[in-house]
Amino acid sequence: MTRANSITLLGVPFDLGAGRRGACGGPEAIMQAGLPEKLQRLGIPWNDAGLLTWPEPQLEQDALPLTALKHLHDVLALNEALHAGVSRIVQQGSFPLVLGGDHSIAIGTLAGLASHYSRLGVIWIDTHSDLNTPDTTPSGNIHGMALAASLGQGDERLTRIGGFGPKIRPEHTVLLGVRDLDPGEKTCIKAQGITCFTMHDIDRRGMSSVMEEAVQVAGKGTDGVHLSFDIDSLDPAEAPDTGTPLKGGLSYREAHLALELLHESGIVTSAELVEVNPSLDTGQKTAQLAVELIGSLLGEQIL
Ligand code: HAR
Ligand code: MN
Ligand code: MN
Ligand code: MN
Repeated sequence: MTRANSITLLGVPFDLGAGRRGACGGPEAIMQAGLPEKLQRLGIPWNDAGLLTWPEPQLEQDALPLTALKHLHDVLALNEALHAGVSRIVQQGSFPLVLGGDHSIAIGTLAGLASHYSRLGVIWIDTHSDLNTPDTTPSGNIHGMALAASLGQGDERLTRIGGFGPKIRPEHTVLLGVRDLDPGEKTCIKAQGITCFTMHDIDRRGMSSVMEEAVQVAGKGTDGVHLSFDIDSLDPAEAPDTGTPLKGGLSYREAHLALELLHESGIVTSAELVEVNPSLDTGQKTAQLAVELIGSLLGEQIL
């Protein structure tokens, strides 16, 4: 964790960017699964900014039939507030650790970060690329558009959260763990030249080699690096409690190794962990996994 003097946790209890409800319970589930105790044991100075609040969007706007942008006005209201919340944490010299919530919250997180970092690198670990736009989305769910919006693609209300955009550039953006892309997303990755390490690449090269290159791409010529970690990147055997599970994901050790290597690189200046959905839970398995993974990101070692 470069530069920051402490970590600040910010919970974002929001799930209207996803097709399934329930990710709004993510922050509380992760705290209850032992994140405070984990941070305590690691001896890291930390603050709890609590759960983000945001104003209700106006009813008149919600009445619009927005099938390609479901719950747009809720997503906008949430992300404006999150932009301010994350920006304040960076302002205070602390490392923002945002707990989602569905992945649409990355729009606000990245807006808050980009107010301070003019050349922000992003490592996006996810089954999906979240590169859809209103023109390419098969679902209308905005969590599938969060990376596109941050790159300046799609509806202007989403691309200009915080009053500016784009937030990040394709040459500093790395996707990792990908195994489900829509046709428009494939076109976008190729056209924009986004670095994309699929599960196939990880199978062939191993996590260590792939992460080394990811760190180079996101770290070169940037003034900060954000980790956006979607828990659905893990195999459903490890992370069953998430809205869009898909077989063939990262193993428990691959995910830990990725985060251990990120810690070792020292380039990460902020992080978010999203898509834990405890309403689907049979126990605390996925929230516990989230706590363990955060431990690796923050420097927990075996020996
Ligand atoms: N690509 C699909 C869509 O746009 C599914 C993406 C949603 N799932 C996520 N995002 N959890 O990472 O609807
Ligand atoms: Mn995602
Ligand atoms: Mn700002
Ligand atoms: Mn995903």
